[in-house]
This record gives sequence, structure tokens and C-alpha cells, in this order.
Amino acid sequence: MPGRVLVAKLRAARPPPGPARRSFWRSPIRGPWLASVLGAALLAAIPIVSITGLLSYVAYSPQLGDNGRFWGEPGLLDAFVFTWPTNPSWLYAATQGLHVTIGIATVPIVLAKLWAVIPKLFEWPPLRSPAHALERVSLALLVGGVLFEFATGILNIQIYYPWQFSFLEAHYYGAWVFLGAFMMHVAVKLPLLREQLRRRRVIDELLVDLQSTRPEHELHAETGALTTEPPTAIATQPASPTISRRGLLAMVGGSSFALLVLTAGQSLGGPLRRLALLAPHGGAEGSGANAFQINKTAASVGIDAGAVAGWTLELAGARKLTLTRDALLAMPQHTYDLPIACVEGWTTTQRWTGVRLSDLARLAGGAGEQVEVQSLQRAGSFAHATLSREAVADDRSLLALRVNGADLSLDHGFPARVIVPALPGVHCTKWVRSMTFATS
Ligand SMILES: Nc1nc2c(c(=O)[nH]1)N[C@H]1C(S)=C(S)[C@@H](COP(=O)(O)O)O[C@H]1N2
Ligand SMILES: [Mo]
Repeated sequence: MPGRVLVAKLRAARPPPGPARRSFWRSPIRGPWLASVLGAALLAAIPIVSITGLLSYVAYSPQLGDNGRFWGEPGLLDAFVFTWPTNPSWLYAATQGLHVTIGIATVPIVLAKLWAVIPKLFEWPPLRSPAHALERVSLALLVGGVLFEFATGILNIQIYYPWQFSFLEAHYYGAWVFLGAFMMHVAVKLPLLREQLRRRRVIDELLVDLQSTRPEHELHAETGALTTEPPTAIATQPASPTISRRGLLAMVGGSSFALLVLTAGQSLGGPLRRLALLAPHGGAEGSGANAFQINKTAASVGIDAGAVAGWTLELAGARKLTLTRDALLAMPQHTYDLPIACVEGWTTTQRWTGVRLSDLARLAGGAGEQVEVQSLQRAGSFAHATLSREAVADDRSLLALRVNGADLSLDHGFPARVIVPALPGVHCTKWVRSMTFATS
């Protein structure tokens, strides 16, 4: 078989100069032990980020459509999709806050983990057998998947879209590719991870300073973990250490904790919000009663005072009617403290006053079913949203006219915006022009 012959020749030949040679990699602390410690941390973090991410998919209400554009066709998970509840009102603020905060805090761990195993990328010969090829493809999906998910997530938080594809779609399907590879990797590596951590406990290693830091291959030889040739990631000709293992773990843990503190404030609010330096929305704020962060200003979507002059609301259901803002203000007004919780992870709770969606549904002769909300804003995927019957029926779901005792500002959606409990901010359509209630 020519393939076998080629592999045998590659094996016999010296690897080309550079990273394919084991002598290229000199760090004495790189190896399976460090990879296992970092792997254990990821084993705790990745499930939190994954589950909250999938919950976010459910919260966007894929079965309703129109909340993000690509929900037309059923996705992989749709058999399990349930209607997102409206209780507690901070539900999405909590799940998405966790998704984004833990996700960002995980970045240093992911980078350190990749550093700990990077010689494997240059393994020689690059392909040894069909099984080896399969292993490398699954690792490529794992590493590619994690980098893709983190990159798209972080760029989305920064409201930076250098690409042409839909973030929701790409991040969602990318997650499945990554999760498949991740679960396989865990299944294969878990025994090694447990063995490494049992042989050398983290707590013991934390007592070892730089002077006493010994190269990985010596320790492995000693504990009998190395019977044949050392695993690829272990340096065969290590340099003397410039950082101890505990130093590296402290650096990774410290940066992870710093990111946690600098991010969590945007979800937690209070004094911590000032620490949320990484939140891109810290800056844009209104004034007076409307002094809280603005996701998209009126100007950024082409809405000015002229566009809302003479505004009326179009209601449609079993009948059609048009309401002025004064007519809406003459209806029973209700006030609730409710959060806006964005997919980007930030949240802000304010006191909203307006008309119940259920009252509007009754007025239009809706059958207690879902409603389609359309904004004055013409373009963009957030110019409309679909709310479930549960969302419409909740007493706290409002077409808000006022916030914190004053009229809404133009930036916060004047003349009227939707506010619903527990749903992603994308459902809280601003500058509402019409609401169409389903009649069957
Ligand atoms: N018409 C319209 N409504 C909108 C949006 C938008 O871009 N256009 N953004 C939505 C998103 S994604 C969020 S998180 C909230 C943010 O509300 P805020 O701009 O008052 O902070 O408004 C929602 N309503
Ligand atoms: Mo949002």
C-alpha cells in the first residue's frame, strides 16, 4: 500500500526543521499535567456556557419566527424546544448573564490550554493512519469550533460585524460542531485527565516555587507515567523554567477572575456596573428618568422627531383600529419594574408604565394568541418581533409609554415600546407602529 510506504518513509526521515522537531518546544512545564488541570477547569465552564447558550436559542422562540431571521426552518434541537416562561422576570438576564460572563472569563483558560498542547499541531508525521487522521480531524473541529464560537460571540458583544453571515445562525450551528467534538474529546481524554490529577495533585503543585520547578519529562519518568516515548507536548530538551506551574496557573486564574469582575457588572448592576469596563454599552446613556443605557439610538436607525410626529398605533385582530398616544394614555395604566436583558449579556431594570398587551389584544379582538409587533424602523432584523401567547397573556407585559415617571425618550422608543418579562431584549421593540394579533 503506497500510503503505508509513505508513512514509513516519513517516520524514518527526520522532521523538517522548525516546530515539527521536538527540540523546537522547550518549555519544561508544558505537558499533559498542565493540560489536565486546565482541562478540568474547562470541564466545569464549558457546560455552563453551552447550556445557557442553548437556552438562549429557546428564549429567542425559534418556533415563532421573526425574532432573528433564520428560525424559518426547524433546527436540530427544535423537538426539545419549549415555550420560554415569563417567570421569573430576570430569567433571561440570569441565563444570558452567565453565558456571556462565564464565556469571557473562560478565554484565558482556553488560550492556556491551547498553549499546553500546541506541539501536537505540528506532530510528525502529520498523518500516520486512518485512525490518526480521524483523531486529527476531530481535534481540528474542537479547536476550530472553540475559536469560532469565542470569536463570533465576543465580536457580537462588541456590536462589530465584519462578516456577511447571520450571527445567530453561525453561532448556533458552530456550537453544535464544537459540542460534538468536545463531547468526543472528553470521552477519550477523561481517563488521562483523572490519572494525571491523581498522580500529582494540584494542591501539591501549588507549593512548588520556581527554583524547585522540574521539567515535565523527569516528573513523568519518576511517577512511572512514561513507559515509552514521552507524549508530544512534553519537551525532550527542556530549557530551564522561567515560570513555575503555580505561577502559570495564578496568571491564568487571575486574568480569568479579572475578566469576570470587569464583565459581571453589566448583568449584576449596582456599584459593580462601573467596573463593567468591557461592556460596550457603558457609554451611551440618556438623561433624567431616561438615564440608562441605550442599545441602539433613534438616530442610528434613522428615526427623528419628525418621524414620530402625529404618531398613531395600528392594532389588528378580528378588527382593525387606530389609537393615538392620548387614547392609549386614557386606558388603564400599569407600572412594573422589569429588566431589559440583551443577548450581549447586559441588563438594566427600570420602572415601566403603559398599557397591558392583554388589554390591547382584547380591544383588537385577538384570540389570546401570539402577536406580531412592527416598528416604525424600516430596515434591520430588530424592527419587528413575535411574542408568544404566554408573553401576551402575562399581566406585566406592557406597551410602555413612560419610564421612571416620565415620557419615554426618543432613544428609548418614544412614542411606545414593548416591555415583556423574562424574554431577551430583542422582543422589546421600540417605536412600535403596529401590532397584529393572531385570531386563531
Ligand atoms: N425598533 C427596534 N427595537 C429594538 C431594537 C432595535 O434595534 N430596533 N433593539 C432591541 C434590542 S436587541 C434590545 S437589547 C433592546 C434594547 O433597548 P434599549 O435600546 O432601550 O437599551 O431594544 C430592542 N428593541
Ligand atoms: Mo439586544
